[in-house]
Formats: sequence, structure tokens, C-alpha cells
Amino acid sequence: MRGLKVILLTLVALPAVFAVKSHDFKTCSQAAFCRRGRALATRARESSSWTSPYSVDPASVTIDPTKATFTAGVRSSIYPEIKFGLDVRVHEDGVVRVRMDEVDGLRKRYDEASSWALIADPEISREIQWTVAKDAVRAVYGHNNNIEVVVAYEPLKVSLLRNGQEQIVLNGDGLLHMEHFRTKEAVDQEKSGWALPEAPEEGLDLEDAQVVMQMNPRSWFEGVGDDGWWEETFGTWTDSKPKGPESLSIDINFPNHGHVYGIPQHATRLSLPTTAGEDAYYSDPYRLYNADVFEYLADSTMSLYGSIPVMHAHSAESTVAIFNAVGSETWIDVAHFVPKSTHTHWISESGIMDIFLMPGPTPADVFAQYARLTGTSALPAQWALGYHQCRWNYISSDDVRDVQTRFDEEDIPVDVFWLDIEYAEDHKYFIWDKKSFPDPVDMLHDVEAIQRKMVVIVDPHLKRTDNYPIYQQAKDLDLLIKKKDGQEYEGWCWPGSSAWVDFFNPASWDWWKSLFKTMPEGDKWAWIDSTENTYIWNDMNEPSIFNGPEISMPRDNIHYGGWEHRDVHNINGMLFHNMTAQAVMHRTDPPKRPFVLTRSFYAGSQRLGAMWTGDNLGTWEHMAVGVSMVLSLNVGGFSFSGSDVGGFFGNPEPDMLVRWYGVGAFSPFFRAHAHIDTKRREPYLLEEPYKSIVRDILRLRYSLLPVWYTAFREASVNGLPVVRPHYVVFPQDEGGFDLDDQYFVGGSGLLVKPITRKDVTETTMYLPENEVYYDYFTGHAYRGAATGKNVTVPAELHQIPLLIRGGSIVPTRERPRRASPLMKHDPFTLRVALSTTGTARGELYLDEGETFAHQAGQFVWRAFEATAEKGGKEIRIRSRDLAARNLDTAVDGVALTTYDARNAFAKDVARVRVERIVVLGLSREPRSVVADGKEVHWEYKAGAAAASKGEGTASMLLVKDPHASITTDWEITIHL
Ligand code: NBV
Repeated sequence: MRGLKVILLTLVALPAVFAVKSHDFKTCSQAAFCRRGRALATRARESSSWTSPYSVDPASVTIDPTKATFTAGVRSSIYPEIKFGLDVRVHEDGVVRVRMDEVDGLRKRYDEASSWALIADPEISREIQWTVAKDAVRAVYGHNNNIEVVVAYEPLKVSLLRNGQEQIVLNGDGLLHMEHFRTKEAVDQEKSGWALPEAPEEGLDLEDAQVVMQMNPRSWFEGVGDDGWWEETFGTWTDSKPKGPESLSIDINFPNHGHVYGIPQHATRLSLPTTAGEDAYYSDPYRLYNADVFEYLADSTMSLYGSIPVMHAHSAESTVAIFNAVGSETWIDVAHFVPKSTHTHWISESGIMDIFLMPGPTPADVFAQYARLTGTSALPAQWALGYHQCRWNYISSDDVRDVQTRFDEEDIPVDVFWLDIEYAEDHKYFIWDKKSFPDPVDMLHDVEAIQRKMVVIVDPHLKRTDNYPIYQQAKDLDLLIKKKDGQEYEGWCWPGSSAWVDFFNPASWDWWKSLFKTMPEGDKWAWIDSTENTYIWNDMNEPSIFNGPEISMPRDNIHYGGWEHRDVHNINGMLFHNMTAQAVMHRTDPPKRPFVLTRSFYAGSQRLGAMWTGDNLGTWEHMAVGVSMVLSLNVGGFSFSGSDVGGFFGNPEPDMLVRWYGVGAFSPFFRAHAHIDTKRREPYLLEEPYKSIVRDILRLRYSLLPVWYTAFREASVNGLPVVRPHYVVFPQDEGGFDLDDQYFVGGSGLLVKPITRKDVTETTMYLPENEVYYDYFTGHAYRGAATGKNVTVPAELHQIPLLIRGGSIVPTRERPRRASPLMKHDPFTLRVALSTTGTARGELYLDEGETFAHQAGQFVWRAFEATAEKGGKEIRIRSRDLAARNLDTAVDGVALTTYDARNAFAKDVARVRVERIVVLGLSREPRSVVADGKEVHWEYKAGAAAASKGEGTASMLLVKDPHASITTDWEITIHL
């Protein structure tokens, strides 16, 4: 009775709009293969004598000396007649790839996930020597031969060791199970020979294992019965499973690594809470099954829109990672059965085993190793890092013009205006609704007049109607996804009856690309009602289907090559995004950097554009979890990410909206968006003081664009994330391993903690080292400690806790402009935040921002350095060229052979100067400041005495116009 009351009260208290429809989505116990996988793990844990039935057949071990690849046959003692093949290879950079597939099976397992995720076939190390022993094969490599891969035969176990200690272990818990293909008839026939008792619901009691084994030697391992092997229902849906069971279970353990991160996208902490074991935080495993989860929970293991099966494991001594290249639905249990070690269990519905073990040993190494596999984030167009204004929907061309005017009247910067689905006539994307948008090209030109851009939505569902040329062409060219009976699949989405292009079919690629051309070629359809500055938003590409199972596509639908949708579900959205990005890139000659926002994604999507975290709610919890999700996406290699500023659902109070802008301004992707039923909330509509605070936050974002762009360039070269959690920057500092509400922006030394709670006036920030950190706005100095220290920082509504790490030089552009391209020739300010030893360093990368001219060497890449000289009597600040010294890492993926510091772009910005240098933390007032042999103008404000040792206002030297160009070498000397 009491329980009922509580439920009723909660129902009344919750706004009707904020309630996830959990019943639309499966829990593990509602997905047969997950249920089977977890039951296997339970049987294993409860048995003291559990051993994996899988073993390597020693007679089959083959080593290809040229390729350093080791292959072997694997058998399972419970199905001795079934053959599996194992292939283990070590890449040039030490990454180990472990593949296992069924050999000569009834069917072929899907083995192409990696081909969509990887940028190329990885180079295999030529130096590896496999040593074959009686019970194992091993290879030793790495610096000082400190890495070892061991493949133990019986039971099969693959371990990666560093300095003799296991770091990653596959099948150490014996949970490997590749369900081989079988027919129902054969199983039924075999079963008729068993004298089995009725299977209890939760499987057999393990005490009876011996008895059961005598009756059916397989059931101790596979469980009794054929739970969901041939068909499965969920709600009103039946999945026909014509191929029968084919799931894959594997345990991946990280001994001595107490934290795991990654496997986005989940609304949870960055350091992943446990899902198994006695004090599991969650009861369900993390799920990876791209899904449109309406009003998702802010703290849950439920699937969201995209999946990156990459996990980092971390301790103060080591970072390692794995990438599990599987495209089907996957569930992952996380447990700490042994303190400070992490056990994980991966259960996938179909596909081969294809796992990459990344040996680290540092976070930076792991990022580089993963980037060599799946590529880095593409360097975005610079304008894409500005502020994006979106809403479902700006309802007409005049509405768009009006919004733009209002921004300009209020001097609020913005780079991009967005149009959601209502621009399209009957939701037939590409086709403007001419009643409300009678003059699309004129409207686009109005927006482009000051180099702003528009982004327009193109969803993957095509309205099935004769008068929609895109659908008709896709149908005529036979490009549409089919049902299991081979007929065109029809589902329900925004336009009503809809069909979906099968982007796995190569014939769809050129066709899709051709649609975005702005000028017709021959009699081909072209998007003449668009411009070369119209960029694209791909939504609903999980795919989201209103009347489909779990709001998506039936798993037994058929894609190109005969693969079932279940095999490729998590990759599907990436292919649509990929083709759209290519279309946008190639509609001009020479190509321009594309901008395409996607909702669904997979490993490798980082190469294609940006993503956002989907339909969040206007709650503080959602605001906070948006921050940790963006960090987790960055761990998964997808830097260009952000959440809807303001919250998609709901009407945020002004203070919440202000805080949300603080979060957005420090997200790699910064876009405000709102549901169609919400009140308008563009920043110019706010009352004072909120409007001015938001204007200031936007101006702050724009002033820091050089920092963001430099961080993006670095990410595009070496895979380091644009926003960096503490464990990435301070891998040995245990105090930071669980932090996910403060983080660093690239390598700039900026440490930020956006406020995500109501009524906050101050907050604590964690300083991980014995170094000074300066308040970005006031220069107030805080001192950390080698053991880590919390300091209290002001955080009133108009304040964003933002610190500069001592030892950093931060380049900014501080002239307010209406849009970022207008800043091209603006001067720079350098904030030199001296370390406790009087030194500092920073970088700046600049290029034209829209084309690929940077790949031909048209860019400027500078280092700024401050050093203490003459026993501390002088501080010298220098600018020097980095490009010529670092040709191999100068541009994204394209090696330069030479670099000309006087390239066309550098010439264009040669007159851009440093207009101001602010030096924080000088120990005393300078005697003089000299640039180019001449005394320059400066002002000095002494700091509080305490600032040099602990906390207090730091001294501030302001050097005005130090005769320093942004493109050339210079030196400024501060005589103390
Ligand atoms: O296209 C309408 C919305 C869009 O505004 C939102 O950003 C997407 O995540 N879309 C989802 C479809 C339906 C939302 C209820």
C-alpha cells in the first residue's frame, strides 16, 4: 500500500513531459542473447571448477614469418565438430589484433565491421618473432622488449603483458562463447535423444552440473534449452532470426586498472560505474544499440544514439585500451571483482570476434594507437567552432532574417542558423516548403552576407510518394533497404510512409553525393535551391522509425550483400553521415571542408564531422551529464561533440539557460536548440542581466576560438582529445581519475568547471599538482599541491570557473565581432601565465579555415615561450615557427616535405599583430620591457605578497603593442 502511494506521488510530482518510455527499449533480460551471455557469466562465477571449453589445437598453429601473423584452429570441447580460426597479429605500433571466426560453418558471420571503422589495413610489424611452446605461443616486443603477447592453448586465453604483468586478458574468466550456426532441425533431432528435465527459468542449479553434464554435456556451458535461438518477441514485435543463434560472449579483463572509461554513448559518469558484482551501481549492463530514446534518463546504462566500442582502462601506472570492432547490438558488464582491477564482459548479437588491444602505456599513446586505427577527428571549418543557433523550427525565410537581425541589433555573435524538418514540404528533404520559404536561395544569401552559414536538416527517411524525385530515384536504382522477404521495407516516420536508402550498397554512394550539387549536371537532379555555404544536419539515422521495434528497424531486414540489419545496426548511421559529408565536400571544386552534424555514430565517425548528444531535457541533471558524456565521447575519439544548449525539452528558467551557455561555450560543438513546443529562447529575448551575461559568454567563446582551433588541429594530427579529462593530462594523479565535471581545453592549460547546479555562488576546483593556477578573468592565483588540492573559486551566475595553469600562454582575439570569419585580421592578445619557475609555453595554429589549402602547407603554426634568464633577472618571451620543425605532424594525415613560412595564407595575415601581452605572476615590477631593441609601453599592477607562495591576486604586467607580428619570430625581454 505504502509502495503504491509513493508511486502515485511520484507520478503526480513529475511533469508528464519528462518520463522516458523505458518499456520501448529492452533490458538485458529482454534480449535473449544478452540473457544467455549473462547466464553464462553467472554459471561461471558460481562454479569453482569453471574452465573455458575453448582451446587452441597445437597441431594447427601456423606462423607466417613474413607477416608476423599467428593463426591457429580453435575447438570447443562442447562442440568438438565445430571449427574456429584464430588470427593474432601485432601492428607496427604494438597494437595487437585478435580475430576469431567460425570456419566452414553453415553460414558466414558478419566480418566487415572493421572495414567501415578502420582507415586502412594496419601495417603489421615485421620485427615480431612468435615463439611456439608446448602450451602457448608468445611474442615479445616494444622498448626494452617489455611487452609480451601470450596465447595460451588450453583453455584459450590471450594476454597482453607489460614488464611481466598482465594488462589486458581475453577469456581469463572463461566467458568466451561463439555460438556456432546450427539448424533448428538438427538441434531438435539432437534434443530428442536427451533425457532432460524441464528447464527452470533461471537455468539449472550448478550443483546439478555433473548430472546435467551426463545428460547433456553442453548444458553446463550453454545453459539448458534454446532460449530465444529461433525467434524472439518484444512487445508486439517478433524477430524471426532466420540464422538462429550466433552471439558472441567474451570477457576482457584489465588487472590492476581500477578505472574504465569510454564506450559512449551513455548518460553516466566518465569513470564507468559497475554493473555486475556485489555492489554493482547499475543492474543492467551498458548497452550499445543505436537508439532514439525519447526523454532519456540522466543516469542510466541504456543505449543512446551512437556506439563507440572503445574502452580505456587506467591506473596510476598504466593506460591500456581495447576496440571491439563489432557492429551488432552489444552489452557490456563492468565489475571490480578484485579491488583496483576491472573485469568486463562483452556480449554481442552477431559478428566475428575482432578485438584490438592497445598497449598504451600512457593515455596519449592510447589515443595515438586508436587514431592510427580509425583516424583522427577531421579538422573542422573554423566557423563551425563558433556559436550555432538552432530551433525546431524557424518557420519561414522572414523568421530566419528576423532572428539574424535581432542577433545583430543586440551585438550577440553567431556563426550559423539552422533549419529543422519543417522547412521541407511534407518532410521531403531537399524540397523547400515554398509557402513559408518562397525564396530559399535569397534567404541563404542574406545569411551568408557576413560570412555566416546555414545548416539544413536532411534525414534518412524518404517519403514514399510518386512526387518525390529522391525517393523515386532510389527506388528505380534499387537502393532501398529490403524486408526479409525481399520487398521494399516500409516504416513510419515524419513524412508518413517512408523508405530508407541502403548505404551499404556502393551503388548508392555516387547517387547520394550527386544530390547535393547546387548546379545540375546534364538532366540529373540537383539541389538548385541551396548554395555552397549550405551545410547539413543528419538526424534520425539510428535509424529512428516510429513504428519499428525499439523505435528502429526490424533486425531481420536485409542490406546489401544479404546481411541482416542486426549485423550492421550500429554502423548504419555512420554510413549515411559519411556519404553526406562526402557529398558536401565534393560539391565544390576544389573541395571545401564539410560540416555535417550526425546523431548516430560509430567508431570512425570522428573523421566525418560533429555529433550532439540528442534530445536532452531541460534539467540540471541533464546539463551535468552532458558534460561527462562529451568527455566520454572525447575518450572514444569523437572530439567534435556537444549537447543542446538550453535542453531540448522544456522551458529553462533564465538562470538555467545562462549556465547552459557556460557549458556550451566550453564544449567542442556549441549549439542552442529547442523542441517545437518550447517557448522561443534566443539569447536576445532574455531580460537583463541574463542577456548581457550570455552575450559575454558568447564573446568569451569567440575570443578563445584560437585556442579551440589549435586544439582541434592537434586532435586532427595525433588523436588527443579536444577536451581532456584529468586522467588524460595527469595520468598518475589518482585524485583526478574520477573527475568529470572539470577538464582541460586541448593543450592550452585552460582548466574549466562549468556550473551545472542551481543557485551556486562558489565551487571547489581540484588542482592536481604543486603549481600556480590563475583565475582567467581576475588573475587571482591559487596554488595546488603535489598530492592534489581543492580550492574554492567564485561561481556567481555571471562567473565561469576558468583557470589558467601556470606555465601556459593562451592566445585570444578580443574584438567583438558578429561572426568568426570577420575576425580573420584581428589582432591577438597573449596571456602569459608564468609557472612557479617563471616559464610558460603555448601554441597557435591558424589557417584559412574553410578549404584544404592547409594540407598544401598554407598555415601558420607558432610556439610562444617564456623563459627565465640571467638568474631570473630577465623573462624573455619569444615566438617561433613550429611548422618547419615538425613537418611530419604539421597537417592532418598528409605529410609535408617542405614548409614555406611565407605561404599565401601567412602573407594574407602577415599584418596581424599581437596587440597586447598580459604577464601573470612576475615576482616584481619590471625595470623595462624591450621589444626589437626598443622600450615598449607597459603597465604593472603589483600582486598580493602571498600570491607567490599560495593564494592571492597575482601581479599583472600589461605590455601594449609590442611590435610583434603573428607570423614572424620575435623576442621581448622583461628586465626585472
Ligand atoms: O527534427 C526534429 C527533432 C530535432 O529537432 C531533434 O534535434 C532531434 O534529436 N528530431 C530529433 C525528431 C523528433 C524529436 C522528438
